[in-house]
Amino acid sequence: PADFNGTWNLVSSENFEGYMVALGIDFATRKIAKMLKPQKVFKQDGDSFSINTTSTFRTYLVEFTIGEEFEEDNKGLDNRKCKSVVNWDGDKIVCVQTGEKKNRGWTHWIEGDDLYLELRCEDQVSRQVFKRA
Ligand code: RET
Repeated sequence: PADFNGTWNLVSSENFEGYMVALGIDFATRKIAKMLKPQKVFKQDGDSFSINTTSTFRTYLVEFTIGEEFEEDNKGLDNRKCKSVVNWDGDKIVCVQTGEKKNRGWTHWIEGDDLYLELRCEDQVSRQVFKRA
């Protein structure tokens, strides 16, 4: 499987606003969040992951093992609880976040030196690209 270990810096973002609106993030938070250039620190040991998304404004940590459902609190994002599970799809990791919002989840994958993230909620898709720090 792919090796996501490392530190990644956001270089581009598409429709993050639409994704945040779908999550019900308030206007003031969206205005700040849109301006951020978050960094992702991946720690991967086989199928165990910790992903820390950090920014000057807020940080979000998620830890999981592939195939094992976990309670996700989305603290500091929309604060809704989900039952989440992440699985491999080839070299991609795909998260399904089951809860109040339909079609919620994300996919991470690597192409060359870039890390891609697709964020999904309801009918909105946001795409972000990160480069190795
Ligand atoms: C920030 C700033 C505060 C508002 C929002 C944020 C969004 C964070 C997101 C993180 C996704 C993390 C994932 C982790 C697992 O791989 C930047 C913290 C809404 C969407 C997918």
